[in-house]
Parts: sequence; C-alpha cells; structure tokens
Amino acid sequence: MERSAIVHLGWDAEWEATLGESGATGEPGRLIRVERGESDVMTDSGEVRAQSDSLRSQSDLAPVTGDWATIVIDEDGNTTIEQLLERRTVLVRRDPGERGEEQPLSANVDVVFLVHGVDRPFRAGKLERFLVLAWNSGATPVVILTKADLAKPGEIDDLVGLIDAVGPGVEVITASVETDEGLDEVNRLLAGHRTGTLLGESGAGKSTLVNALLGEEMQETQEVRPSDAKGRHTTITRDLLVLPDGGLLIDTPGIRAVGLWDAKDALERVFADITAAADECRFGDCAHGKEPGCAVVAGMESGDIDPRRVDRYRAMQAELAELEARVTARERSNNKRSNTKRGRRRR
Ligand SMILES: Nc1nc2c(ncn2[C@@H]2O[C@H](COP(=O)(O)OP(=O)(O)OP(=O)(O)O)[C@@H](O)[C@H]2O)c(=O)[nH]1
Ligand SMILES: [Mg+2]
Repeated sequence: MERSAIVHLGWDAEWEATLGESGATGEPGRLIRVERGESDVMTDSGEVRAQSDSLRSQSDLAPVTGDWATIVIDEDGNTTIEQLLERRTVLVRRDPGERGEEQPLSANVDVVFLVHGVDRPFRAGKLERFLVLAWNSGATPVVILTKADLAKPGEIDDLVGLIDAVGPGVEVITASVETDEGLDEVNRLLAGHRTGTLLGESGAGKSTLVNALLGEEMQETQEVRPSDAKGRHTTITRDLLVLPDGGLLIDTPGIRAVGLWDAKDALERVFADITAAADECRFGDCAHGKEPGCAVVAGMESGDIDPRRVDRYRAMQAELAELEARVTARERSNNKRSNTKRGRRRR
C-alpha cells in the first residue's frame, strides 16, 4: 500500500511488516500528542483525534507520544485506537506517585537528548540517572548543552570533561539559539525521519531549541526565574513535531527527577568502570567494603574510581532492588486475590 504522509513520520518497511504481523485492520498512524483519554493521530488521511480510554486502563498499553497505532471507527461512529503496534523503544520511568508503577514517557525514539542549560549548576549524579533511563529505553543518549552564549570562558570545556567522566563516549552538542550553534548537529542525528525526544529540567531551553529548529515559534517558552534560573513548567504536553530538515522531535514538560524502572542492564552500562573493577575482586560476592583483594576499593584508593560514583551506583542499585521487591509483592498479592476469587467461584 502507498504510504505518502506517514513516511515523513518515520513509517518504513519494518513498520509495514509489524503492521502485517499485528493482525490489525485499521489505518496506521503516529500519535503526535496524547491527552487524557484522547490522542491526536497523524495518518495518511490526515490528522484525527482518537479515543483511547479502554487502552489507558491497562497501563502497559497506555498510548504515549511517538506510538504507532491503528485507527478504526467503531459502531457508534467514534474514532478509536484499535491497536498499538509493538514498540521498538520506550522511555519509561517510575511513576512519581506513591504506587511505584511504570510510566512510559515516549515511544519509538531513536535519540534521547539530555538537555542541560549552562545557566544552572551541573550535577553528575543527575546526568548518570538520565543516562540510565535513556540507555534503558533502547535509544541512544546525546547531551545538549543549551544557552552556550551565556557560558563563561572555559566553562563549556569544563562541562564536557565532567560529562565525559560519567558518560564516556556519549556525544555532547553545544547549542545556542542566539548563534544557531548546534542546530545542524541535532538535525544530522535525526536525518532520515528518525525520532528524538528532549529530556531536561524546566527552563533548560527545550522548547526554545525546538522553535529554532522549526524556524517558527510553535512551542510556548518562558523566561527562567532570575534568582536561580529555574523554569516555570511552561510545556505541559509531549508533542511530536516534524522538523523542516526531516527529523522528528518530541518536546516534553520539564522533569526534575526520574525514578528508575527495571533498568539493571542500563545501570551496569553507565557504571561500567565500577562493574569491570568488581569483576576483579577476589571474592565473587564482594561488597566492596573491608574484604581483602577488593578491586573497587583499590580503584578508589588509586584515584581511578570516583568514590562518589560508587555511592551513587549503590544507591541506584538499592532503588532497583526496592522496586523489584515491591513489584514482586504486588504480583504475589494479585495472584492470591485472583486465586481466592477463583476458589469462591468454584464453590
Ligand atoms: N541566552 C539564551 N537563552 C536561551 C537559549 N535557549 C533558551 N533560552 C531561554 O531559556 C528560557 C527557558 O526556555 P524554554 O524553552 O521555555 O525552556 P523549557 O526547557 O522548554 O522549559 P519547560 O517547558 O518549562 O520544561 C527562555 O527565556 C529562553 O529564551 C539560548 O540558547 N540562549
Ligand atoms: Mg518547554
């Protein structure tokens, strides 16, 4: 079938195959914005607003911006989401609420841009956490240092050094909308209808960057607080935008902190220096405390390993272990409940 418009949203032969395997009958489209119970979906027939209430009740199927879905018109004449196509990548965090559930942020993203404004303090621990989140999604993280025009001499080089220490090999783009620096690099990474998402604190300059790439003021932006350069949470939805150069970019609301969700492998990847040393410890179950022959302690003593990184690694490991215990307990109690129900029914 001819797909004229959706190719510009990233539709390709692989998606055609995924659609074929899905058994879906509706028209495929990409979710460019998701709101409570409704999504804006771009299809070859144009943009439609589709209901997605029934899907939202099952959290693993809750549609998010960037998803590919099929759209049908039901017997009542309502345009609804029939099926979400299996995601290639998904950015997930732990729901910031008390319940400790999984919260997908965006789907089918190739590049996660971690946006940091040079007008505010840089925190290594925070970048580490965002790197874990990004690698865990299946996409590639890239750091964007925004507002480069405001940097003091030497400041960018210092920041690049700090970033390299926690994310060796991770690409860093220096950007400024005052000088247009960095815009070409972002476009290059999204060439061929690839999708990027922006992630960073409120006021980091995400929407301003999107507008500069779009060449028009599509996204609302706001001045940061003069006292501490904090933003005002201007963007409130996740919008997928088509850039004139062909890339796709999701602008997102600012986030201060992210809880990890089931990200063990990504954690090991971000702390590869520590896990590599741990492999050399004399004891397989070394806790890197007072054990003899501990390569992690030796690394810290020789200055090869930053002790603060070891602390942060341990804290994130503990966070994932706590989450796993919570999820296991919940599953167990759900099973018990459904067993009891079944038992009652049998009687
Ligand atoms: N000097 C300078 N200021 C910038 C640059 N990029 C963004 N800003 C300013 O930073 C402020 C915040 O920008 P926004 O784009 O609204 O930030 P945001 O990350 O989208 O914030 P939220 O939507 O709240 O998450 C605005 O006053 C922008 O003008 C830049 O390259 N140079
Ligand atoms: Mg914004």
